[in-house]
Order: sequence, then C-alpha cells, then structure tokens
Amino acid sequence: MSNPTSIVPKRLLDEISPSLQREVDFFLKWGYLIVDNALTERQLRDVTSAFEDCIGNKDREFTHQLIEEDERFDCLLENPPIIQRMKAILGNCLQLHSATARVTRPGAPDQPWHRDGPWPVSPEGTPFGSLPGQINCAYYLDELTAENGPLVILPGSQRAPFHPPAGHVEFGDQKLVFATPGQAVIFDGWLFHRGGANVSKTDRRVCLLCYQNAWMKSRENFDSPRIKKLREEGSPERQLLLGGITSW
Ligand SMILES: O=C(O)CCC(=O)C(=O)O
Repeated sequence: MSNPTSIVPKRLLDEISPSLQREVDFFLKWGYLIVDNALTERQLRDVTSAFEDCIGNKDREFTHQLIEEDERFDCLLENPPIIQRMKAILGNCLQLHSATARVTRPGAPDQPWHRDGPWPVSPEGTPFGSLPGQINCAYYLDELTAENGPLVILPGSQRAPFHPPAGHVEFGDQKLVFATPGQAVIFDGWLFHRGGANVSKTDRRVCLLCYQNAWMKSRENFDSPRIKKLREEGSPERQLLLGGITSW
C-alpha cells in the first residue's frame, strides 16, 4: 500500500462550538463523556441484530475484528456524533485503533480495574505535549443495570501516574455508569475502568470502537478483506481511519 498524502487533513483542529468545547473540557477533566442519541433507532436495531447473528449465539466472548463480521457494523465506524467529538478532542488525523465486540454472559465475574494500554502517564504529559491518547467509544446494546453489570469508572484517573489496583476494589469516588442502548460512553483509554459482574440471566453486549491519532500504532492490522474494500472505496477520511497511511 502506498501512502496517499492527499488523505491527510489540511487542518489539525477545526473551530468548535461553545457547547462542544464544554464537552471537551469535561472529557479532559474527568476522562469520559456520555453521548445521548449516538445511534438512531434503525442503527441500533441493525447493530443489535448483527451482534446476535455474529456473536450472540456463538460460543465466544469477543470478536476483535468487528468490522469484518458484518456490514451492519459499518455505521459505527464514522458515526457523526462520535467522530465530531473525537475530532474535537484528538484532532482531525484520526485512525481506528480497534473495533471489538464483547458479550458478558450470565455468571461472569467483575472485570479487574484496568487501563487499555501499557504506557506510563504523567499528569502534565511531556514538555512536548504528548500523552498516551486513545479513546474508546462503548455502545451498550442492553441497558446496564446493577444486575447485568454497570461500567465502573474512576473519573479523573486517566492522569494518575500509577497503575490501577489489582482486582475490583471499590473506590469512594468511583462512578457506576448505567448506559442505555442508543447512548455511547466515550472514555480515555487510560481511565481506570472495569465492567461489573453479570448476575442477571441475560447477556450483556457491547461494541467498542477505539480511536487514536493516525500516527500511532493500531491494534487493527487493516488488511482483512472487508476493511481493505471499505478503505479502497471510501472517502479520504475513511481511508485515513482505516490505516490508509501505513508508515511515515
Ligand atoms: O464491559 C465493559 O463494560 C468494559 C469493557 C472493557 O473495559 C474491555 O473490554 O476492556
């Protein structure tokens, strides 16, 4: 694959509205954002039925190649309410880090606290301004409850210069996120987070689309058949998102 520089955005950041700026400020401070109406009813129906066909009835917990699974997941790739916020936070040079789906079956225990990457953090970043920058976007397809397991986060922990504790101890200022289908929860990959135990009788399903700057290494290798086709036929933005620039 050659590197088509024509797909590189002309500007790193666009002007943003005062209300979007408030969301960016909230995200930078607390490390998460809840986006209402992130999916239309139609998109939610399509994604949920694709999830059931591909993963729900199968004997597996994850797919790490969500976009490869079914075209009904394509709407998650460049979903305007999410991409608009990702660009306002990360800038216009966006690339997909990974697209995953996870099903937490009845009886699954609490996840341990974790961050999504191994890189160290300093609250101020480096003098040059770099921080590990990877933002996850979780679309829960089932309403999160105390029974099926909320998303548990520790707001502000994305800048903590230490790793999360082992296990799933309770923090006094942790937050339980009871997301509803159609919402999206955007969170900094370095935020301490974990999924709660599922003590209900039904599956708990989530799609996780993770974004980063296009100059970072991704987890997706972007060479599977559907991804290649989507990239070849896609807009410059989609080409960049799907790894159109392979090396510098
Ligand atoms: O299941 C959840 O709510 C969070 C999933 C998660 O953090 C992960 O898969 O790394």
